[in-house]
Amino acid sequence: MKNNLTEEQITTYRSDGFLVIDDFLDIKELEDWRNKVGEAVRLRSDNPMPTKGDYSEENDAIKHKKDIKGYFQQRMQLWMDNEPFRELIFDERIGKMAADLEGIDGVRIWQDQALFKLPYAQQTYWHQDNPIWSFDSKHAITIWIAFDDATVNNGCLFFIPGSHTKSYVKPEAGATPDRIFELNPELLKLQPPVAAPMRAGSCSFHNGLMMHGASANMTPGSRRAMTCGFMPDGSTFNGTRNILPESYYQSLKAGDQLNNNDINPLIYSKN
Ligand SMILES: O=C(O)CCC(=O)C(=O)O
Ligand SMILES: [Fe+2]
Repeated sequence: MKNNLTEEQITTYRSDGFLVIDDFLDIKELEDWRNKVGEAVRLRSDNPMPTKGDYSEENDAIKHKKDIKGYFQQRMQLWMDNEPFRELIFDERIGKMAADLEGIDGVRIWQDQALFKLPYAQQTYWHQDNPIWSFDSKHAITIWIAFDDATVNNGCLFFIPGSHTKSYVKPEAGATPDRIFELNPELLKLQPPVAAPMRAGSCSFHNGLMMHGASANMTPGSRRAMTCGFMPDGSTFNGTRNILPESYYQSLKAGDQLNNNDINPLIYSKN
């Protein structure tokens, strides 16, 4: 695993809001991740969230499941019910990379997800990650790992460099993909979007406020990838349910620390 970051990589990440690391996993590691993530997805059947979990129908992942058809095979929180997957993602080296890129002391898992963009699937609409989640932070960060070559033809990520400084207005449900630019014309003043094609085994990190999306899959194969969103240790609840288990969500009030290791495990801490 290419887990050592140079000063230059950290500087690039902080100014652009994202960083691609070519060949992050070596060939053997790639094989191992691909097999274990593939098996975790297979065992999950068609359930987006852990089946033993305490999730209401209002849970974002469950509510949106039918909308995901034509986009993704999406399976979240695989760490919660799959031991081999948990061992992969509870990797202090990845946690340290996330913390060092953001200049923070510790990170917790917010959500993992296998995202297999299905054959002929639509584009992934432009969005920011953190404004959907149950905490607000300028230092949330997501790793995205390619298990197939991700190309402009099958759904590689696109980023708007420098867009990671604020939370933008979200389009209404059902809006077209260009709507976010009408609502937020300042996005048009930034650099145009850049594609981030990656060989299988490569990864990217992006800031939780980075404006990003992915191209459509115009090919007959799946574009397999996974992501994991990390929450800075010390983050507090903002009142949003998102993917929180129901009884935990009901027990929280805005401002409470999200520090329950059974739900948001601390995978790296400097101290
Ligand atoms: O894989 C995709 O198409 C989207 C991924 C994404 O939005 C993310 O990792 O935050
Ligand atoms: Fe995203």
